Amino acid sequence: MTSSVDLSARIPNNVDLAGDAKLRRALEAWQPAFLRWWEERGPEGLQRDEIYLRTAIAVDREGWAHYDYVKMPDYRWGIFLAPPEPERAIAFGDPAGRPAWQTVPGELRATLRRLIVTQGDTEPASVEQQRRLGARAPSLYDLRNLLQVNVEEARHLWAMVYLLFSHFGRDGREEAEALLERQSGEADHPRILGAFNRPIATWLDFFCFATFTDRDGKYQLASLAESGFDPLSRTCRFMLTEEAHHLSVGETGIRRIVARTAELMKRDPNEDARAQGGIDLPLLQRFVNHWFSESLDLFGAPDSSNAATYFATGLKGRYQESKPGVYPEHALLEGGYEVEKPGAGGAIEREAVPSRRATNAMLQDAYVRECEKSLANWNQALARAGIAFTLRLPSPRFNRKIGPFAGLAFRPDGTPARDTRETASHLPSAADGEYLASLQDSPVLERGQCASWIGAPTHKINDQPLDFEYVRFA
Ligand code: BYC
Ligand code: FE
Ligand code: FE
Repeated sequence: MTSSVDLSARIPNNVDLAGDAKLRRALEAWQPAFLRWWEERGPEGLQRDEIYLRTAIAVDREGWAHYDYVKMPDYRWGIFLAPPEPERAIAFGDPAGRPAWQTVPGELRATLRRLIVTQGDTEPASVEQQRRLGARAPSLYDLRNLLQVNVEEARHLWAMVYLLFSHFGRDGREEAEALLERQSGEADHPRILGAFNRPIATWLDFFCFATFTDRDGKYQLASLAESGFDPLSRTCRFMLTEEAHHLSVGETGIRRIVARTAELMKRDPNEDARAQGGIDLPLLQRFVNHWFSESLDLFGAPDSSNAATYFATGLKGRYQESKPGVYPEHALLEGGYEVEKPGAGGAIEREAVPSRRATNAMLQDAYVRECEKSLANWNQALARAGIAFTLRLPSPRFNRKIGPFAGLAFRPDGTPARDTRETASHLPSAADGEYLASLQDSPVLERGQCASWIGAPTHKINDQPLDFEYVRFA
């Protein structure tokens, strides 16, 4: 196995598909269904245009980001695994210290398949959720970033489908087909996890999703990258290299909105951003409330027997489990981890959950700490502009559908709300959506131009000038 990628193959790969005729044929048989899915449920109205995209041509540092114009249906979706770590040992749980598995241990088959399917399901879901945003793009630059994220999420689907085909036989094939059949937001065939059925109707939704939901992706992938099942670990490690860009699209997108809003507020006698055609900060806060709480639900319950099983069996570790110096030990057989639960009369109780059962909570807490950094970045832009407003992450009790606070009414500050109507007042309203849609009623597609509700881009793509022709329309 090398790090070089066979690009001439119908399915580009570094897993020697050419040497495994059966697997190659199975994947080639799935490919037309994938392409049909992409044409029907991928980015709307942009399939004939040439997009300035990065494609992996090798998995090493130089090779994985190669930029060129490509029509999206011709994108080199493929199968790329991070290079193998020689003599890799399982880092945690009961099998700690044993050699990582190259094949699926029989007794873990069903559990592992479910983890892979759950992960795989989110990838096409996000493409479906975002398919109409092109018609509202604030700039060519942003349009290109959106489409980059979309093709990479579609490649993440390939990453999981490869595992299903190569390790799960007929069940795997059926699951791979089902991944193209479930559909985001469809009542009868919804995607598996909640956040992936919510509409991403506006660019504010998209930037919040890329900040908060893609960051859940980062943490889930990082914990699966610790897996004792080596092919899963290696495919997740490569996916993580792509994820960093998605997070940066989200965080810089919101930062640009915040900077623009601050500018408009300064211009207005009443510091009213909306009067100047911008996005006001309370509206932005409601979108943060929505996407952060939806994303917390993706971590599962803080006390979870499933999570304990994943850890005990070596399938899913903690964040950076194998990084030296992060954790004192890797068995988690002792001690507990404090989580909150609701007590009588709106009181909050703290309870120590046995460590292995609390790994969802540990991952979620690490995630929240990282989200705080995005908020600090946005607030810095406000402070620099002299605006006295602080954006905040809502309390993890707010607006939950999973875990001990599911269905209870809490305010974003963590105090009990009167009822769920009060909770709803802190979430995006229909009027918020209509206002954003009115700002984004047509795309801004002239080179170097940008919609008036968002600041100019601040980060270059492959060192190109900001007025670069990121999309060449057919
Ligand atoms: N919605 O023990 P529990 C990404 C179910 S994002 C619906 O609390 P567990 C991306 C659960 O299945 C990363 N159902 O949780 C981002 C269980 O059902 P059963 C996606 C839910 O099992 C942006 C029950 O409730 N990756 O990549 O530890 C763009 C109790 O479960 C939900 C993964 O999720 C929910 N939110 O599950 C593109 C990694 N939460 O057993 C892509 C794979 C829980 O009672 N999945 N349930 O029937 C996992 O690691 C785990 O399954 C979960 C937590 C993290 C989902
Ligand atoms: Fe992904
Ligand atoms: Fe992503």
